[in-house]
Amino acid sequence: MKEWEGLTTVEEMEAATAALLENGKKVGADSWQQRVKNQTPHCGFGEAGTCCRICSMGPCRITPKAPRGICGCDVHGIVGRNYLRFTAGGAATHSDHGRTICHTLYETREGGNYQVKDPEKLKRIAGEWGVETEGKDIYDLAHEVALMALEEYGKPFGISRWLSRAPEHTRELWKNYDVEPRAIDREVSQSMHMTHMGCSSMPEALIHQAMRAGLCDGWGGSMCGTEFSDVLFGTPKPIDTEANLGVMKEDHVNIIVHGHDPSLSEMIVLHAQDPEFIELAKAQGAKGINIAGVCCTSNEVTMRHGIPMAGNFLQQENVVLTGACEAVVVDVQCIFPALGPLSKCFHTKFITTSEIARIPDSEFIQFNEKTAGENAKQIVKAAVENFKNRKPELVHIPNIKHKARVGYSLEAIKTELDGVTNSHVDELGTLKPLADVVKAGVLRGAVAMVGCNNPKVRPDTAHIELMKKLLKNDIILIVTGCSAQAAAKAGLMDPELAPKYCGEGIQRVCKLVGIPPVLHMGSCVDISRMMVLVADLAKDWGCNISQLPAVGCAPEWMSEKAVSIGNYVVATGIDTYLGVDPYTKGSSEVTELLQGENGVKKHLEANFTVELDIEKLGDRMIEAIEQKRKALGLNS
Ligand code: MSK
Repeated sequence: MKEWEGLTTVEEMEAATAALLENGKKVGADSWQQRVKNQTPHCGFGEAGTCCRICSMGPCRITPKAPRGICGCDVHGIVGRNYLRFTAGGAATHSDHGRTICHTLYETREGGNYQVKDPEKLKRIAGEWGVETEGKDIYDLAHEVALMALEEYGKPFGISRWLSRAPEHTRELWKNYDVEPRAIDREVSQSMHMTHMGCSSMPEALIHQAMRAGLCDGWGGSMCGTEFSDVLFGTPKPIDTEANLGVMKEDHVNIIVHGHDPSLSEMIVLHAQDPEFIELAKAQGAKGINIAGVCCTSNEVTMRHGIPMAGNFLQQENVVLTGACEAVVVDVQCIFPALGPLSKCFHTKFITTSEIARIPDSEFIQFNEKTAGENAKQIVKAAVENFKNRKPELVHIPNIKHKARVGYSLEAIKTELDGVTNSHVDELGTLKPLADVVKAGVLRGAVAMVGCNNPKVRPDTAHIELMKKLLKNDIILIVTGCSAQAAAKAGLMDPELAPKYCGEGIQRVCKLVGIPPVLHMGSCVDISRMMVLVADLAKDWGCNISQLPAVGCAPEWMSEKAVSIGNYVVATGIDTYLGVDPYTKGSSEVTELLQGENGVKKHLEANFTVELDIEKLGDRMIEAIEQKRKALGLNS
């Protein structure tokens, strides 16, 4: 059998994109591919992190002739400050998303727009937080826990409640290095304060705060986002779906949901099933309403409802270029402003819904937790009524899609393992069987692959090629975000197809447990699920997180959020491999702090590796996993 036969190749995806760009040319559409050309070459100072525009005396750019900015800050201070600001941007973004979810939880009521779909999870969290649950109305409990979660953002004293989930050893490391995150907003705010003109210029202090700000995201705001989304909308369970642009339907009204916050998309999914709108769609000449997603909003609704994934970050323009998209409905984050003018070239309605993401050339329908149902109905109606405006001569949907099994929350992974081994120890099961197969060498280890696309890397190639390489080496993958969508589009989440080409160990595990070799764990905020997974695995294994044969990887990352994520993954003890440079190469000191043996690694037992050559990046991860196995005395 030919290697990876039956999977969709990057070349096939590129051919589909090329055809869509031709479609766009007919109507004068711009594209990111063209804008990349216009923007290249990029500014060398920006890329090295050596440009400072924090005050208005500059901008100051560091060169051998001008080694200090006007205030006297050297290159290490400038690079360190830029890095911390990058982190703060990411931590703020994830955490504010989490805050919205907490507000939504506070709005739940019996028969209301939002209800508690996973009361057991709510009770478990309440138990963790010392809240009495006995005899309490579930909605009273939801409001009490939501208020406590909101207080996590601004409490004057104490550290994040979620840290109690980490193993003792990790918590000690955090305490000793003084990076236990306090109130979420405080860490973001302090990061901005530290980087203001005339404050910190010492790289050690800046990177130290970058770790703490990252932790306030992963073990704070993001964890609120993930956990309370599960309470509100249900904890994901394995479910079958499809991925890639071929999920759009020529004879249906196509509504694309894009962004990150499931509060809106859940409502759209619900109301798109209203008989009145289906009738309206039929009256317009369509056979029905088809919802598909882009980016992490897509991940949220695919994990819970099996809504198909049209594509990831760099495919967001493609959905409009099909000419068959009645509406792109966006909430927050990762939305190209380009969608405004692009939609105008077609009949597509570009609908923005959040005051956080106001974009020119869009129709703004403000979404609000209190009026969510009405807002969603208005949006669905507008999309359906737009079907008649389609121009049939511009419709081109690439015939390209794959089956995918998604929905692997931590609870789902434990349940699946439990079903096979019958080793039921508590209500959630255990990760011991997973630890056992890794100890036995059936699986060599795991890679948590996450993050975006970035035009600096041939889109999806790094994700897909690295995954194939790791799978052949019996290393299982746990994925989120646009990395997950890259895998799904390629076919790597098809439980029947993909395991055939993996190493023997993975083949056995996939067959036994009935899972694909690449497990979709959710959206960007759901990397917090991965943190709890490694914490629980270390506890079940009886070792420290940093000793587990597991690493993190973001081969095509692009956003500030990814930097914040990288920091909390490293700070949790997981070595993290990046395929795109984080604008730090201008400072040897910052590079040493993040990537060397004497920086954060000394305190937190993990660090970053930046390797732009994808083949080498894969080799280094395999080598690191084998080294960790050796250190644990496991078979070679
Ligand atoms: S959507 S942050 S491009 S993963 Fe979460 Fe994808 Fe990166 Fe956005």
